Amino acid sequence: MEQKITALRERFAFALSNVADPVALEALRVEYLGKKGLLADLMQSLRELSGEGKKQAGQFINALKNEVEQTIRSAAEAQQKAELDKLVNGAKQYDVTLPERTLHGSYHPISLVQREVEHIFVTMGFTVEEYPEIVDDYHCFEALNIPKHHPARDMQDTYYLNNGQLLKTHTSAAQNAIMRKYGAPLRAIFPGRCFRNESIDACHENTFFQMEGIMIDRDISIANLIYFMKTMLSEVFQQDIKVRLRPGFFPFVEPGFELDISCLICGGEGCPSCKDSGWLELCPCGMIHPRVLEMGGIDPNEYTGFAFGLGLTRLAMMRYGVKDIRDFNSGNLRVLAQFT
Ligand code: FA5
Repeated sequence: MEQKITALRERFAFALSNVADPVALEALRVEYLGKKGLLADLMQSLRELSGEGKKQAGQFINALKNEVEQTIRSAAEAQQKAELDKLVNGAKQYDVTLPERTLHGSYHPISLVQREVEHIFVTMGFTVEEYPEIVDDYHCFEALNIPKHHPARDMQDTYYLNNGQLLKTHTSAAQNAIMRKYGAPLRAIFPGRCFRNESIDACHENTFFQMEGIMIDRDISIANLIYFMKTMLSEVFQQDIKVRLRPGFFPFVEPGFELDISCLICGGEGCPSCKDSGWLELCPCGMIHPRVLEMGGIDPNEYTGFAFGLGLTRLAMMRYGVKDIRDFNSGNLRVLAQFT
């Protein structure tokens, strides 16, 4: 019996030296001290003995049991302390007394100019609306008086999806939904990303931003349109800039205009940013076509309105003197760093 007890003591010491975590320690406790554990087994084997030998062996087994209990308790305490030390040492890596570190980030210049224009229109009573980038043919074309096979569809090279939907080619795609949502009178702007399968150059991107605006009320005229365009441009540029308004064709406005600004990169001399013309097409606009009002659920006999489609990316070029539109989508952090 004495040999058995000694062997179990050694086995326990070896097993304990391999215990790595609290789960393993608990398993060891159950293995030795549990109801059907190794020490209980040893107690059972006392039945084979009698007299003084039994008494002595019982004392040895009890002593071993106490020893195992005490060792496991100490090991659990040591594990808890190690765990706590780990936490405390981890916390020591943070010095809460250090001054805060400045993070170097910036808004994209298009976001900056978008916020600026939004602010200008909001102060003039316009709401800012959102519209998805994936739209259907009806909203992008038909509800804008551009039926299927109309030659005006060729004005925008459209990216179609396999399911028949398409990537928004212009923010005008939201006009119908916004008219139907709010009815008249209505003042709203809706910025958004547009996509066209275009050849790219210094002033054309295949992914660019526009901001659409519509104002619908009784007796809205071209005079209102010109007033709002002038106010917006003088607020954005804070300087006198040359503007020209010329006739422009868009099936959803009548009459329609092209609003160009004198190129601020070359001062109107001609450069790649303005395709050597000295002028930049910035904000086509016009009086909303009666058919478009009607499709938007607004009575054209009672209401009139204007709409404009501001080229936000081009506005950002002029506002910040960015010569090449491709810099905006380049992902070049040196471009962004200039706007911190
Ligand atoms: C339109 O998209 C019309 N929906 C605008 C409109 C709205 C007219 C309401 C009348 C009433 P256009 O295709 O010309 O029109 O684009 C409008 C503006 O978006 C352009 O003047 C230009 O500033 C900008 N733009 C157009 N194509 C690109 C491009 N590929 N890259 C960068 N900017 C572009």
